[in-house]
Amino acid sequence: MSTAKSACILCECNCGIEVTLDGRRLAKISGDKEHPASAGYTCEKALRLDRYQNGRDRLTSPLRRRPDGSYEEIDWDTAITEIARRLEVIRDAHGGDKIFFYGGGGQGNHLGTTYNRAFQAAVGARYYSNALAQEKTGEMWVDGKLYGGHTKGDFEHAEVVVFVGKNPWQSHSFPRARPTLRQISADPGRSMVVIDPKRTETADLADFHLQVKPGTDAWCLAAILGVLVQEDLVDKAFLAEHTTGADAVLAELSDVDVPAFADACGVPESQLRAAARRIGAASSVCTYEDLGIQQSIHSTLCSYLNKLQWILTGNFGKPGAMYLHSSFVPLAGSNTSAAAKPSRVTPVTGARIIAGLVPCNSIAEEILTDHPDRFRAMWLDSVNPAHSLADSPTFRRALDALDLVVVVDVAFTETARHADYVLPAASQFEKCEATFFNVEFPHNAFQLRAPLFDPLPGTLPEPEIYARLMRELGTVAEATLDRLRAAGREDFAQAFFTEVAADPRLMGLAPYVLYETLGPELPAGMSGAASLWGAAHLCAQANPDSVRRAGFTGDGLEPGEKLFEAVLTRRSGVTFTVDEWEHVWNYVRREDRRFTIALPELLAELRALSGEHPGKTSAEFPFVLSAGERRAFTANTIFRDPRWRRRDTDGALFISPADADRLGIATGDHVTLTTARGSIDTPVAVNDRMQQGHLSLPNGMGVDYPADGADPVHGARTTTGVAPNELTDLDWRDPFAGTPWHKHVPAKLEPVRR
Ligand SMILES: Nc1nc2c(c(=O)[nH]1)N[C@H]1C(S)=C(S)[C@@H](COP(=O)(O)OP(=O)(O)OC[C@H]3O[C@@H](n4cnc5c(=O)[nH]c(N)nc54)[C@H](O)[C@@H]3O)O[C@H]1N2
Ligand SMILES: Nc1nc2c(c(=O)[nH]1)N[C@H]1C(S)=C(S)[C@@H](COP(=O)(O)OP(=O)(O)OC[C@H]3O[C@@H](n4cnc5c(=O)[nH]c(N)nc54)[C@H](O)[C@@H]3O)O[C@H]1N2
Ligand code: SF4
Ligand SMILES: [Mo]
Repeated sequence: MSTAKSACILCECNCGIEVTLDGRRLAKISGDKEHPASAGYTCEKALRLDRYQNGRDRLTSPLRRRPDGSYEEIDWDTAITEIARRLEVIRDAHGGDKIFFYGGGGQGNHLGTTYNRAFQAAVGARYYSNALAQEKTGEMWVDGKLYGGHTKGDFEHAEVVVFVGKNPWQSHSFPRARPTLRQISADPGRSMVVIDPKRTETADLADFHLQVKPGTDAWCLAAILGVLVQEDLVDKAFLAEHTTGADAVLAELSDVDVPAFADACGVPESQLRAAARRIGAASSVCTYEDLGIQQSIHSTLCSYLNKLQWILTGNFGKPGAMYLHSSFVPLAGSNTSAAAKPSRVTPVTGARIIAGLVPCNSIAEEILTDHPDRFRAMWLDSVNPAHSLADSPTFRRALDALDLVVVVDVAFTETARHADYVLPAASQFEKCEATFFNVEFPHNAFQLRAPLFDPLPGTLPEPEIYARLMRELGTVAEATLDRLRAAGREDFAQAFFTEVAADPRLMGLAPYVLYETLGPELPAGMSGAASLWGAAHLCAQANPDSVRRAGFTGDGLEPGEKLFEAVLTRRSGVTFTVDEWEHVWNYVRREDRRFTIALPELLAELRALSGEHPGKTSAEFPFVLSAGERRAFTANTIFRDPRWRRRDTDGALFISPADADRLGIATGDHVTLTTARGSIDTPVAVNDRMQQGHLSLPNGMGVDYPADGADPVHGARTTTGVAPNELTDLDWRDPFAGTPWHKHVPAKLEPVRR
């Protein structure tokens, strides 16, 4: 047995782990104390990662669909050649922009994305998306308009923390979430505000739990802002010094009818005022918004109002407040580029593309049409949209309508079952991997994980899959690659930039070019890190002072080279930028470094709230279903083996005691749950955390798994729990960003009498 360092791949925290290996098993897992962000912390889920690594439905051969819908194993050469030819046919007949890319990196694996992007350039694709476009694009649009960057809070040091539709006790999302929440709760000098219709585990620790009625956050947040403005709790000096447009915002908020809005969201006015005053009086405040508002009514407006809480009170750029930060590699579709680039829309339905991402709910609509500009092919990597996107039945139909569907995954997923070709990837512990969720300040860190095992026989790491495809397509002339191979490590940078200057197309293909030329020079198993050489140089160029303060000094290309070397060798991660708080303004992507805070479209939506009825239930559908709640035993669809769950094994529907009484149902009974889209049978669990009229189903359930001893592709399978998107509708989305309203699905219930 041996030990090695790696990271957990189940959520964006990517806590550092130490693993004891027993053959090909992750035998024992504990937190890595040397990891810069997690410092030894993990939650209980990380301990079960072997269920991912050694899942029984791991793929071990490329698969090709036969006309009867069954799959046959084919060798890699056949798969690569056939796929390349079919892509060329589609490109030549309809244009490369009809090949749509979806995914490329989940919670743990973003390295492959760099090669996927090069492959997109190679086939001439123009449209892509991923899961961010069903949760974060509204927030990204707002961020782009306000300051052009991604913000995060210094939760460890904040005097007051505000969670809006966020349950970090279960979903984490910032380092060491549980110890941090406990500390805030135990400290009489600090306070926690939670806005959530459910009394979550986080709400139990809060000083102010504003238990809104589902879908009414816009009224709640507007009322908090109304109190801040009307009671003169805003930081006028900050607004004058650092923002543009404050007068328009303050004027709008001084008109908010606080008592009426408190009534609309169901929060006692006195409690709402007390929370607002606490926010207004604190020396530091940070906020975290998540799916509870991002996947509910008025989501883009709510993101804006949430941010105004800390902007109006001047809680930016100081310890315990909000910050902008550096990035090692900007996350695909980062909001900084959103601000810089002209707005684009989708080719068929004209939906707004934010941060480069096609809205997820629009994808099926862009396919299921006879419009000449419809997508003809779809490439899917590290995603399971046949399960994770709204309205699964329609999405499956869209997949089946395409000329070509290719899925790259480790497992035979719900989505893979609709592919023409399925390419088996090596797992995240069988290749070098990393994520670009590097969002800390003043010290920001990046971790490149080394492989713990060789790839499972028959599988390949994504960098090799994309390189083989681009070789087959003849994407870059061999002569060019040979010149770079001959340059050697010392002169590589010079040679590389000379080639790019001569042929600027190579910039978009750089990850592939680096893999082919620098890759073979890297230590065994690490050739996939080649694209990070370019990333390290770009990072050093974009943040010269911060990278130098992190210890990567020297002239010209030296800091980038040193940073790359450190990334290659330091197994617990590398602090790549070091800042002081005053440097935070350098990350404001505006010439004058000021926030632009009046957003006319959203101020108009705010103004209209007073005439609007909150909530979307009806006589037919009197309940609000939150379809996809994070619980102790959910992790998107990364674990497919249901045995990883110790409790809540079926993922029951939570219902309030009052509703259960009224319907005469008890924990363990089954109900028929019906929405405008569909109807399912589910067990219920009576849960006193739920408010009356609110129901919740967990996320990530309803995936299937091969029965004991059955063939993973053609054998019998069993499904556990309810797949939430059998119940959600494509049209049920934010009019602005197109993000789905999964947390607010009108529904009805009927007890199943057995
Ligand atoms: N255990 C676990 N952790 C995870 C994940 C996982 O699958 N499992 N997934 C990761 C991912 S991909 C993400 S995006 C994050 C998501 O993390 P969160 O957003 O925290 O997760 P959710 O539980 O989906 O939603 C948060 C809260 O929104 C509340 N809510 C529902 N309706 C409303 C409403 O109308 N208003 C308000 N204010 N709140 C409402 C719910 O009661 C819930 O407590 O979690 C990450 N962490
Ligand atoms: N109704 C409803 N729907 C939701 C949500 C909700 O709350 N409610 N939550 C949404 C949110 S926030 C998110 S982020 C999405 C997530 O949904 P998706 O983005 O579709 O992702 P995952 O379910 O995380 O699936 C990840 C896939 O990657 C595969 N994989 C794992 N490791 C590797 C690897 O190394 N290489 C490759 N190629 N593949 C790998 C896994 O087998 C799995 O199929 O779901 C969304 N869908
Ligand atoms: S907090 Fe997230 S990354 Fe950390 S151990 Fe838990 S699931 Fe893994
Ligand atoms: Mo997510």
